[in-house]
Amino acid sequence: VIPRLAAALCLVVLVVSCGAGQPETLPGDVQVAVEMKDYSIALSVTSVKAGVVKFGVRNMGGMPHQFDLIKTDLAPDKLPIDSAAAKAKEDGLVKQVLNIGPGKVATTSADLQPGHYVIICNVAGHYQLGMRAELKVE
Ligand SMILES: [Cu+2]
Repeated sequence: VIPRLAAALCLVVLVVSCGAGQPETLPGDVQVAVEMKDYSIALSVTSVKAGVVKFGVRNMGGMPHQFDLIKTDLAPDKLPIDSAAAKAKEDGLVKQVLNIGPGKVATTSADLQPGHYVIICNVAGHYQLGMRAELKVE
């Protein structure tokens, strides 16, 4: 009886953990896929055409992240830091999605002018750890 019970319990644990760990998928009409990990950001494209752009953010990491789209001429790793908050300064912020949980997907759209943009996660410390990427709008 005991081995059978143990096997049944294992099965329950397996099903629960598989269900919770299944990441959401991006909708098909996303123009810029933004894949976040602890601690990196990868974009599916390096440039897009000006106009309304749909972003799909997928958090493949193990903790919540956020999406900050900033219009700036600075390089992705050269944003000024607010050292008290351990965050990048958000001058030029165009769009923000807070608190995207692990395995979750968030979509957002922005009407973008041509120029240079940087996408970061501005949870304290995450920008400094490497959560930044560059996007050109033409
Ligand atoms: Cu983050």
